[in-house]
Amino acid sequence: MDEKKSKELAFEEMVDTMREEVELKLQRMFGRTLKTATDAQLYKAMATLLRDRVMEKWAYSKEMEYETNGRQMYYLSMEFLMGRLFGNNLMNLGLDQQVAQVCKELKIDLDKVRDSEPDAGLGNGGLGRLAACFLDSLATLGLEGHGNGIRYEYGLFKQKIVDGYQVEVPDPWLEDGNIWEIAKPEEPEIISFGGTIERRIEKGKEVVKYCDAQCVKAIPYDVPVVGYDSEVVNTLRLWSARAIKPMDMGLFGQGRYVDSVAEKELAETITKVLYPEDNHPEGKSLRLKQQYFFVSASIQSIYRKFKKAGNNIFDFHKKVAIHINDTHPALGIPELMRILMDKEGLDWEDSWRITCQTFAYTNHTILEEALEKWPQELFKSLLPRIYEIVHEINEIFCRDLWKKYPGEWEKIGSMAIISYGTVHMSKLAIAGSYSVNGVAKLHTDILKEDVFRDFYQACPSKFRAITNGVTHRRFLAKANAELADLITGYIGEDWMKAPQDLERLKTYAKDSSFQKNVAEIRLKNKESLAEHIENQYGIQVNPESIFDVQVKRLHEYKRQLMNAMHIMFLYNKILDNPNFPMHPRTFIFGAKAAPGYHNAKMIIKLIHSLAKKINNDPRVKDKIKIVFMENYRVSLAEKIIPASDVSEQISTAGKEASGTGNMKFMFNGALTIGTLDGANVEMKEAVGNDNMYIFGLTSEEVSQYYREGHYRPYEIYETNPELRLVLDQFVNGFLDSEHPDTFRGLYEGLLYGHYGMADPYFVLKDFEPYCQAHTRLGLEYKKPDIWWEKAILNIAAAGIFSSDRTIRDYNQQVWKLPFVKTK
Ligand code: 26W
Repeated sequence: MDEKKSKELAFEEMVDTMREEVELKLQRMFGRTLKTATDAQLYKAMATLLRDRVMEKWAYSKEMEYETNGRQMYYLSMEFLMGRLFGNNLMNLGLDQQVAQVCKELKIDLDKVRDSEPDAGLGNGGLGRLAACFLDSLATLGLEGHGNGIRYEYGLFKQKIVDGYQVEVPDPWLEDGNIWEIAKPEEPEIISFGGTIERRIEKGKEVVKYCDAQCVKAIPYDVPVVGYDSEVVNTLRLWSARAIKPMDMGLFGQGRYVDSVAEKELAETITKVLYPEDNHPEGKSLRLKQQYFFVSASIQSIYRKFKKAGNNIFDFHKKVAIHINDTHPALGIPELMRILMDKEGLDWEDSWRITCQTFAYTNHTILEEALEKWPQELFKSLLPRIYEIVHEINEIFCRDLWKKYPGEWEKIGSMAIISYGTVHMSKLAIAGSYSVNGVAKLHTDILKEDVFRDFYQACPSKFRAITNGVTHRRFLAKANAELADLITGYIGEDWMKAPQDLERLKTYAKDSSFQKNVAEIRLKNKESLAEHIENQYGIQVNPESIFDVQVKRLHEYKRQLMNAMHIMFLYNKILDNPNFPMHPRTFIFGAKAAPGYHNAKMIIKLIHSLAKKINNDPRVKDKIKIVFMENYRVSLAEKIIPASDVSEQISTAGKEASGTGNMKFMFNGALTIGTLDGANVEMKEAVGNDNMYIFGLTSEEVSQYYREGHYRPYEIYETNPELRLVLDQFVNGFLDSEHPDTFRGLYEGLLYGHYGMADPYFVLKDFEPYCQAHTRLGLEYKKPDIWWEKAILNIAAAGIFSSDRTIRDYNQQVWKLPFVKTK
């Protein structure tokens, strides 16, 4: 029998088996048949079947891990924005086509089944999604890299729009159970908060005792992480807080029922909810508790596993790499010190040496307000032993600096971990790590030259640039299966594991039939998004229009406001000249604002006011439509991105550390309009200036303005009449005649500034070049052969933005894990 034939037979066998399994599972789990089962029951039955297959692989992978006892990496992150797992696991196990066939035969609507899975929204934005992409690539490449985080009972809030305003609703994603997690209540760790520290001499050695500490139990929930076509199944371990005592029977006996469970409630609030602030930490004690809770649990369990394997403690760093995703898990550094000294009995020098060879730190932001700091007193009272250790680290660190820079008080003060009553987490992270990296070249340059300049000068070899990436399997192969099949038809399937192979598409960039196919697939994706939009919002959009998309967290530096102002500019043009030449455009937004971020919320309101006005104005003749997609999240990104023509990446230069949405669009062949910020710079290098629409200030120009303080937005307002009209429309009742002052705050912020400088993100300065770039783009869209050539060249150049490349870079430069030999 030839190979093809035997493959076909295997396929059919699998389909037969699965078909039976689905029916049986439905009966056994729910007492239902195909005719009577709900979509949710079908999802659970099918996901459970899939999980059984995952579990089998997981068991082997764990055994292999145990036997090889090689170096492993633990990725500590407060956020893992996993999205949905069913479709991804299907694809990674190579079962997607079989299951599609089963569904066809059984008349099951697979899309509905998929939509029954709630998103695991355990993250805010880029940082959390990056962690999820990394897990996919680690398992696919055959590297033992595991995630450790928090099992939030409520993920990021759900966004509802009421009268144009964002309203936050809780996301109880676990309410209906989670097929993908395995609870391990038998493997708890105990975490201590507060109390005092006492020292005693026992058997001639000093022993540290914790008195009156409040203890909480950490229960691990393990989620298998399946790689694509890989034997390695890693573990995402999420910790959940439990009280040590479920209730106080003494109080219960006295009839104090509420008091009897108060302690339990308090303990369990630790993992109740994900803080929805992105890039803006609030110094809340609960957040510090969350950080220590998951970091301490993770490190204790890593240490436990290490000991169980019979390793020598002096080899700890040879077996374990711990990566901290931003400073949020930086308490891992003093926590490991605590374990090495207080549990293992090592001295300070040995403990510090081991710790510094274990930890590596990635920085994700240079925004001053996002660099985490804690009030010293809060830190000290919540984590007394950890405080002692950080204090000592700081003393020794500053003493060493003193030797290096004698007399340079200011410099040393600026690098101190504890200063002016504040504990600086980024400084702790740098001092205790062997590697510090930025997430794009430009971002790393800014870290070296500006934010961490002194650290860089003191220790240049610690610093490196590792540009972010995204898993092209989820965001291209899974989200845009037809395009993926087309690509495979032309260049074979190797690009799934070797994304650089996409380069081979270059040859077909001018090929008219390839172009035609790409365009047809795009149109189909746009039609299905248009249908979704009509069902959801009752807005009719034209699939032939340009889908111009900005989806990401709402932040002033990301400049959704500038995008909205450009729409107002176009609208004014049409009102002025009904024959204004422009190809119809559909502007799509998706963005959540942090609940306490007033300006961000007002920008959402502004987009809605604008949509209401423009979408219903017959004079526009459907040349402009605005759609705000509610509750932007991973699963929605997977619907929107494959249907996008234009990707808006328009942050103020120097502010977006990398961006990863930009890469997801690129893989799907959207053209980017963007500034020279974050990874856009490298995208431009890869695809060429002609294949992107770059505009605006450079990061040097931006920092020069900040330094010299001579930016005068009001002058631009006075000299550019079109911009002036747009700004006046913020406050003259044009957007909302009943409430003309709704947007006065935004208007004044741009022209006068509230407390600080006016227009700190240079919206006015970049407005005109932005509009011009849009004009260029609009003209080129009308020339399909040029447009699609550019689109294909973007896909062809996207390979380096796969997280597979990123993970290889991390491994080569930082972790140095062995590749697991499989099969
Ligand atoms: C509340 C504290 C806080 C502070 C910072 C929460 C979250 C953050 C993150 C650093 C915000 C974040 O997601 N940063 C993004 O990280 C991505 C992955 O590296 C980058 O691509 C984005 O440019 C960066 O904004």
